[in-house]
Amino acid sequence: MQGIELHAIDLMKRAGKYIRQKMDQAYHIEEKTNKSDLVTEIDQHVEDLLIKGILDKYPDHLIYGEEGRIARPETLDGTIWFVDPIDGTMNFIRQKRLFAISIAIMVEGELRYGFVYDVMADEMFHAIKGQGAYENGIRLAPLVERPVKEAIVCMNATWVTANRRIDPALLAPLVRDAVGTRAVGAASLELAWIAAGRVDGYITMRNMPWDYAGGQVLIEELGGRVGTIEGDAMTFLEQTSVLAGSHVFVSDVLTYVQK
Ligand code: 2AM
Ligand code: CA
Ligand code: CA
Ligand code: CA
Repeated sequence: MQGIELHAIDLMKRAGKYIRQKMDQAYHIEEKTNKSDLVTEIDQHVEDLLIKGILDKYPDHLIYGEEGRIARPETLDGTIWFVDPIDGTMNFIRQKRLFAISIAIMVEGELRYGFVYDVMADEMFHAIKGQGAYENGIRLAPLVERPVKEAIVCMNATWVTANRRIDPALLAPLVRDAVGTRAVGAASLELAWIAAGRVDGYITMRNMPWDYAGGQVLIEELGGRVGTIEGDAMTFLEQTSVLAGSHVFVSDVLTYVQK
């Protein structure tokens, strides 16, 4: 699989160019499960482009894509590409920035490659297991170990209001103690920004593997941790919570939520 990362980067940049060309024209928007869960025909077409680009070169690889344009794998056997054609669809539609293409490649259950491409900023983050993490080809430094009291934390305000997934009383003290909070609205970018040292952590109660797997490779290559809010490892086949950051940050957050 020599050069697979170059193929992925090339595909993602071409898909980014397509998005930039199409985004100012009229396109169809559909609600999936609720008013904040949207898909456009551009998300779907970009997923199709990526699937074709992957299978043309690697016909026996499997693809786990958000928009379900191809049958999804049911186990982690073989080589699997986790693909989110547009992560941050709401930002794409309303802000016309702060969305990304996110890809991870897993070989027999092991995450090997991660890619997050900020389409409008033209920032390509990539990591190869054991070979470092990079922003536009420049090697990123290991994460700075910061506890919550020194951290900028990415988190949607949803999780400190009444919700079905976590007691907001657990996260409110964390929000109070942190240096600051941010909500970017695109999970893969929040993870890439941890890798780039712009923020220190990310917490969500609801992500799918295509949201976090690309960013996970970046963060792990820089000495950080990505797992669930219960402190468990990812399983990659179902929706989970995500807690990401340096080891010090993640262990500190666990003391807030495991009460
Ligand atoms: P998406 O834009 O690809 O759907 C928004 O805070 C972040 O959470 C985005 O990365 C978004 O990805 C992701 N997300 C995951 N599940 C979601 C859901 N059910 N509704 C809205 N956003 C979701
Ligand atoms: Ca979506
Ligand atoms: Ca997503
Ligand atoms: Ca998406």
